[in-house]
Amino acid sequence: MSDARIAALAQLERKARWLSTWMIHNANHIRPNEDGLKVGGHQASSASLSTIMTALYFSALRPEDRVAVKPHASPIFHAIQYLFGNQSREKLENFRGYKGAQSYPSRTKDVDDVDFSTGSVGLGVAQTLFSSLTQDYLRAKGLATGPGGKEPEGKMVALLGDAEMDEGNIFEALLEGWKHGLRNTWWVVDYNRQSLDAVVREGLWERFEAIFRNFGWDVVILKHGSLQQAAFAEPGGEALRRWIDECPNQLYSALTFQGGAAWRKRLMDDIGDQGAVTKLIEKRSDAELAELMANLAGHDLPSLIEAFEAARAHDRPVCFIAYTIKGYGLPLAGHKDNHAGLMTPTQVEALREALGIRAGHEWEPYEGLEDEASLRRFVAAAPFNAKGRRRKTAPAIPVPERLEVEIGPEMSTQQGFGLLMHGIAKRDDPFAARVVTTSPDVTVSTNLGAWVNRRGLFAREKMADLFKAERIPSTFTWNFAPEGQHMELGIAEMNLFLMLSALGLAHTTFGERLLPVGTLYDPFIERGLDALNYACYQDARFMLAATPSGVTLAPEGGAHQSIATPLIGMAQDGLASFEPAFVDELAAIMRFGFDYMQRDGDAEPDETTWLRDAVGGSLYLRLSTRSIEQPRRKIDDRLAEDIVNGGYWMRRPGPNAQIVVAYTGAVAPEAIEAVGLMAEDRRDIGLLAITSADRLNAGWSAAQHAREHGLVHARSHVERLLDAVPPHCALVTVIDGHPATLAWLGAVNGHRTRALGVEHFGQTGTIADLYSHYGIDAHGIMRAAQAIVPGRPVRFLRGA
Ligand SMILES: Cc1ncc(C[n+]2csc(CCOP(=O)(O)OP(=O)(O)O)c2C)c(N)n1
Ligand SMILES: [Mg+2]
Repeated sequence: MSDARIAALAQLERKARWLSTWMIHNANHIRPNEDGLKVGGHQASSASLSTIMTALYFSALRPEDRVAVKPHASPIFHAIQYLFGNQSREKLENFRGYKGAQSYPSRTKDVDDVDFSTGSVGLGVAQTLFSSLTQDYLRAKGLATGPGGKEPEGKMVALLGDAEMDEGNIFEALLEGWKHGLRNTWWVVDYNRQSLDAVVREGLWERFEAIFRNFGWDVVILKHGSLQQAAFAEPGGEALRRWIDECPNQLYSALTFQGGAAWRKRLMDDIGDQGAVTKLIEKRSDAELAELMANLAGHDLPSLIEAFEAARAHDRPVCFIAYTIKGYGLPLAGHKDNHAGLMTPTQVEALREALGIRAGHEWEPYEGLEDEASLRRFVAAAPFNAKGRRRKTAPAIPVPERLEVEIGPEMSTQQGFGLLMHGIAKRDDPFAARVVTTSPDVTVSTNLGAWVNRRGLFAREKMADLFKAERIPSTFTWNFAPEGQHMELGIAEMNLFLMLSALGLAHTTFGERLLPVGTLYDPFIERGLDALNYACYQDARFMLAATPSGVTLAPEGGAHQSIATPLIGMAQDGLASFEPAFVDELAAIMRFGFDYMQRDGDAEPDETTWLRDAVGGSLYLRLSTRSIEQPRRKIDDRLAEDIVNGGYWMRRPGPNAQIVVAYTGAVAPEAIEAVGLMAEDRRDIGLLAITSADRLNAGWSAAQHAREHGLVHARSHVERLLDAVPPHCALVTVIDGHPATLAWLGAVNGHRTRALGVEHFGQTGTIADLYSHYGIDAHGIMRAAQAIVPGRPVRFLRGA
């Protein structure tokens, strides 16, 4: 790269660092602070990546590349986007404020071309790996190849802190990447040897190197910058190199913080008697010495550019371990407490003056820089941004009017799910072609087998099922091929959610729509919960089928029984959760789901349900392996709508009703039985089927909110349903899950309510044993009804 280009980059680097420093300073010291809370921002962490990000964004990256930026480097990211013209000064001035530039880069909340959100460290890193697998998946099918089929494959780039490498999900992802022949992925480790609390252990880079090489990655260690390399070539240079290589992390940080005079003293004390090196040290001023010692390769533009260019030439995954200085170029440099440290106003003033920035001109992009016109041209020509924002979209894929399924007299929702997926597998249309399934080693046990038999597993290279080839009978064909539509994962649930996150963003990352469906055992949602939350946070779109669930998986035992998941489903933003009891309900929900996943409208609530359905989102289906009697009925549009909106009357209560039983999911037979038995003694009893406590609750909240804001006629679905319940009537709710899921129903119209469910870790046993143990069997329901609205003493309650 020419000296002129390096000089231009060096100016931009200083400018980006300044803007990020100033943005944080402004938020903390200049902008009025009403609530007195520390605003924060990470000046030192941002500075640590300033050179790397300058080299990438202004030179090495291409528009097809996608980047996950270390969360606490958000300010420097926004500063670079501001220089590109993609970010407004107003939002920078409002950094960390209401509707300002976000604390951590956010795909959904920021306006400046964020590819992947970050925040919970480690997740953005792994997201790039799964995005690369997604790119391979699409390319193998001839998709996402750009105009004229000529767009090169993009690099999926993560910029990560060295302490981020402590997150276990990174290693889980590495293993998965290796299995799938990962390509085109760059992880750039900001190796400043500092975390939040402390200086990291010595020699960590050697562990990293070994790990990555083991998984088939190239490892590029960027340690000494070009100034240091030139110094090593001088007489005595070898002694200096040895000293640097042996210097403990803590000491290097401390000396960096102290500056040139401290470096000189220490170097002279340690190696000053070793001949030529004395001269090497002495011929430099304090400032030059400090510059030399800070010239680690992570702050050396020529070294970085060369390394990135070399890696562009092949498709192997690369881990760059780039030595950096936390707080580089700032007075915070190297101090072990600098993570959340803020420069003082005096320090900021001094930096401003040193950079030739006039007071009052702090935000101006080119203030204090030389040759503004040619710099502007340089920025405009940066390949990454030359065509403007790179975010893509893809049209929605039409979803069939109805998903076909043959319903037997007795079935489980899990079985129904398998059959529905099989039905999709048999279709020959764009809809079926865009469905992609994935599962963490529970493909067969969650009933995806028939789908996989027809559609095959994905791999970039064909691999036949050897059992088939050897003619050994097996129910499942395990053929891998580029046209396969199932991504088989290892057991790690974090990986499932990150895979879904990547597949579920294919329309915006790669401009091609995928309809991802993931399966796992319901209790293990908690194992991957942060990744699930992350996927929702960045608005990835997918359908999750979690099965089996609750204590209904009875003999599998307490370790596998899920109690909290219905509440997770309700509370998780971006995820509409459903728990159907019957397969015809599931069919209606899945049909809706495939459409809902693709919506992208505004967030105004719908005026009948008060749900924000136009925006769309992901889905969570809590399913069961319990085979139950299926209703013989035809679901018309009206009923389908009620099912999707969250509930319908199985048996509408009459005007004299004293009891309504509201149930969700696999306990339907118990609710039906209890109502049947109680109907012998009580008149007008009602039975309410709740298919989505989540959506009923969300609609109710929104309708109340609307009324509070003057829309007096706003009514949600649950309010309309409960209009049928007379005021004196009581509710008994029942779910195989935490009772709070449905307990709120009583608050809608002020009905007395007894909420039944499971509150304690499971026992093992038969379904009958466990339902009786937790009081969610028919007798439990009747006991609850009897206690809340005493009726005539009933035969079967005697002795209970
Ligand atoms: C999952 C998670 N745990 C904890 C944090 C809080 N946190 C933010 S940054 C950080 C330390 C980061 O150190 P490193 O990755 O080395 O970054 P750098 O030195 O570049 O600032 C911690 C603990 C977080 N954001 N996410
Ligand atoms: Mg660090």
